[in-house]
Amino acid sequence: MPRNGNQNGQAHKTAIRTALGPSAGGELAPEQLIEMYRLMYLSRRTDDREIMLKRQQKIFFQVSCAGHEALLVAAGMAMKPGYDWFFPYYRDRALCLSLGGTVEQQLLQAVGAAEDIASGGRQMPSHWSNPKLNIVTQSSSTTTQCLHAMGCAEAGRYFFHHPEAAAKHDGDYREYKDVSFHGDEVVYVSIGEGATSQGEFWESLNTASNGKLPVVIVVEDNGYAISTPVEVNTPGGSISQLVKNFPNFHIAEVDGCDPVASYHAMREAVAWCRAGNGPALVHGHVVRPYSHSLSDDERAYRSEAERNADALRDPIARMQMRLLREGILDEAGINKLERQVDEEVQQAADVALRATLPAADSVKKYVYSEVFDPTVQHYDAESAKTPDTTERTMADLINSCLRDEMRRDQRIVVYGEDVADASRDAALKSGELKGKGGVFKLTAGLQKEFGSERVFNSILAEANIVGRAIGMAVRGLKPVVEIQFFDYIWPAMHQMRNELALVRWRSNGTFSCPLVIRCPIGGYLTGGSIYHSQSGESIFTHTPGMRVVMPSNALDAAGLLRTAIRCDDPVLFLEHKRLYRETFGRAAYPGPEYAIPFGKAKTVREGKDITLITYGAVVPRALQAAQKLHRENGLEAEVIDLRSLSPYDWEAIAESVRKTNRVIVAHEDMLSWGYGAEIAARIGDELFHDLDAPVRRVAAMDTFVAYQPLLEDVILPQPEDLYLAMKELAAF
Ligand SMILES: Cc1ncc(C[n+]2csc(CCOP(=O)(O)OP(=O)(O)O)c2C)c(N)n1
Repeated sequence: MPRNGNQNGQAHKTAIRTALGPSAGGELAPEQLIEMYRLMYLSRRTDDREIMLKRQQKIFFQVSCAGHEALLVAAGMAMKPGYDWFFPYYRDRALCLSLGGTVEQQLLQAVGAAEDIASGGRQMPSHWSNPKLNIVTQSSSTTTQCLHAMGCAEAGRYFFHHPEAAAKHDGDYREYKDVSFHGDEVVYVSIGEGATSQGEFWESLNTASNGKLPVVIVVEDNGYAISTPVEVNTPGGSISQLVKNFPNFHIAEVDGCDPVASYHAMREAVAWCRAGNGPALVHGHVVRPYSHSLSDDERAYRSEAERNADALRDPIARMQMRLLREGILDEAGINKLERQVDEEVQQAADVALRATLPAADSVKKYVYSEVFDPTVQHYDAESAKTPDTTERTMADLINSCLRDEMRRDQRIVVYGEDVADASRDAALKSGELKGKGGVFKLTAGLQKEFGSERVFNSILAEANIVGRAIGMAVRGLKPVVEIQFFDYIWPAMHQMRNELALVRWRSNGTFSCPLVIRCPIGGYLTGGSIYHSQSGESIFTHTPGMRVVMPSNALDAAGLLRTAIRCDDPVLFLEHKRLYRETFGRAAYPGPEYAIPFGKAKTVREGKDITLITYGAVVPRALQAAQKLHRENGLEAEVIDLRSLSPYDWEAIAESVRKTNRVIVAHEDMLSWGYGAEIAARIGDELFHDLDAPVRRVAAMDTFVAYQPLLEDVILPQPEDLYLAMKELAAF
């Protein structure tokens, strides 16, 4: 999203507000202080109950909120559940209770019950998710949530600026994606001090600061990341000191064991964000009295003296003393409150232990969208055919498809490294600049037509691109982002595998993040070398939850991209850069409704003697080889272009193999553990009786692609390799 703050480059003056030590009750009424204590005690007793259940082997994991309760109850009280958005981490039990979540819900998750609203028994306890409260599903990966929070805030702002984009629309993902937003909403995200070492934390500060986003980042600093003390993870030992020079940030450092001080710190931070001033970071000093988790024993790495000093700061004991000292509750009042809490926890545990467990076949649900099937033809291309008959390249047709889809659907935003025409857009508007539009120019002209709020440059950080897109898509936007080269997709891998592909499944279908990642891939470039020629599609087809497609020609690219954009699942759209501007496979633009369903292969050459299954840039090479096989050997090869790699068209493969009884699977990626291994294994398994010869594979050598063209030629499969393999197999 474009920046709307700090555009003149002046750093906002940040002030570290130190509120360590006891603070006066301030504006909080006695009932609020009692409620704070009740929630803190409720959280602690729920942890204690879980620990007991774990020891009895009635639950299977435990990680506690103990010591963090004061800060988190304060955070919950300073924010609006179901209005603001929340990306907590595993210590945030007290936050969830403070927002209106229940102990029963939490214990249902601990036993892995079918009614567990967070995940239906898929996620460990303390991995919060509650759609009604806007608590977004979380993984166990530390730090990934920071980028989701940024995307979520960006989406809220976008919908506020473009309320018409929130409208439902029949016939695509929008039908199933409810959008709600508020102009002054705030996004909460929390993290341990150890996890702030991850790059994604710093990437999120970059985005929050640049975009002046209304995000409160709460760092729960208990001094340890499992056994690693704070000074190892944080140079100088204070994260708030390190962050204070980021422009537009409000920074607060507070005793997170003091709920009142924490409440004031949180209220100020939230007010800063709600007023549109930018993001805030609240650095709360908390304690960790129960070791990292039940699998850890901190006595192995923390001295007794240190643990005793922490015990004196325990927020539960301190708050209880305060209520007594200030005469807000007497001993009888404390006892009564604690009895009620204990009863509540007991009742919740009774319900959880009686709960129905998930049916074994429920695990298959929500890997993909259950409501929008991208393998069926949804659209009538003829109804909107354009009169264009000019033969165009794959690059042209991808650009045309993006343009038409953006015209149709205002929820689409396009960003990535260098995809904008020009970030400094004044000269673009005046016509002085032509604009760039991507290193391969696939997004050229989109910013000019749709503006800088819909088409913009990301920072140079691939995890940032995908992580933010996940946050946006959860809210209902449809990001169509670009990873500049497949070779550099790896920083985003963590977000893709542990987040993007999993949001729907792990939340038991209550959250989803359909979006498109466009990514140039592949070699045959003559000089592309190691870092501009990589393949590796099978790494992603091996990730359930993601769709992977890879067109070999212009028409398929337009049709598959349209399905990708309208689809309700995350899609990795692989564009072979060697094919972008080839003469092979050019086509006239088929119009704004032309779509090709996923999982449908195309027989690009009919034949009766041998089947060659392939995709991407090997398709034109396979056709060349097939022609030679016909010319020189009189044999007819059937060439199947899979087009869609996950799902793939098993019926087309089986039909052809039953006809020819001989099959080769060919691809540009390396042979070993490559995409062909799965196809070949399945053919061997299910079509064994139809085969007259072994299943063969032709692929790249098990090495990266070298720079010298002679070496590249040897490494990547060539038409001659395909020809020889077919000739040999035909003679078997
Ligand atoms: C990306 C990633 N790496 C490693 C882990 C394993 N792990 C789980 S919690 C944790 C320590 C986190 O410490 P901190 O951020 O300080 O939070 P705390 O648990 O102390 O609240 C580690 C290393 C993980 N979950 N995710």
